[in-house]
Amino acid sequence: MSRRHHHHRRPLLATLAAFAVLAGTAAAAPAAPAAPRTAPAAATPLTTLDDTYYRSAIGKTGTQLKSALHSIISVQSKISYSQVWDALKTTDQDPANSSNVILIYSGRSEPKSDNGGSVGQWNREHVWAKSHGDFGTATGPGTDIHHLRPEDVTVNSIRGNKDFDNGGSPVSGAPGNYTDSDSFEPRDAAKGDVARMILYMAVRYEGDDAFADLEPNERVNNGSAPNIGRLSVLKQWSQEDPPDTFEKRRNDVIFDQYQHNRNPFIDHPEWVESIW
Ligand SMILES: [Ca+2]
Ligand SMILES: [Ca+2]
Ligand SMILES: [Ca+2]
Repeated sequence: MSRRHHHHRRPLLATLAAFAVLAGTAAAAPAAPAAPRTAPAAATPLTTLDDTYYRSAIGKTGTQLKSALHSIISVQSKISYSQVWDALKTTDQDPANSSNVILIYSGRSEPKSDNGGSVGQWNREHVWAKSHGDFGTATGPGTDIHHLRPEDVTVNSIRGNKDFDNGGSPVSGAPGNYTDSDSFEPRDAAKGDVARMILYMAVRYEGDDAFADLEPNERVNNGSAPNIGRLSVLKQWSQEDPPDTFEKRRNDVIFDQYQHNRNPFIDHPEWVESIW
């Protein structure tokens, strides 16, 4: 497919090395007073997270890693579906215009105040479609802002509850997105975000908290089954579109200000391949 030509991979080892240098510098300096949690402070370095938040997961692989991450990220605060509106206005704020949010599929910058259910407004897209496992909008997976994003009302309706896969016809109002009868392909810049949100949900929800055990699979047309496909395509998307500043900031804001849990695949994209 010639339209997808962003197959370069960010040199992960170089990124990790940069974090290590930063962490080493910080460790050698006298302890600074902790920044207030609400301040837009620099993100916690990855090596610090590995020594603290992810400590029980480090060194594990496969199902043991998934189990350790499930225990870690299940410790969280929860918000109501009505509180999701305001949370998204913070997590998805346009870096170039603090009055706006960025719509995940359309890529458009829209006034925060233009949220609602009418044509032309933005609403709350469940990237893990809420019918897949039938969790609705009760406080839980349906209000977990790690997979909720602002989207144009009409485009959100076009995505509906389709599984994710490559292919289809262009989506009106959302350049670079494609859809057919059984699947949806987001624009290139959203592909990795979508993959990491789906895989977060799979690790967070394991059927032990009154909600379904969510898992990715290789199918489309999953209907109301607690599954989203196609896993092989999501893994490819995660590789092609590594976490950028917007996605990492979003993870930090959710951790610092709302749910106090993290999406491990934004911090450690290589854990996708370790688990799946
Ligand atoms: Ca399809
Ligand atoms: Ca992205
Ligand atoms: Ca699961």
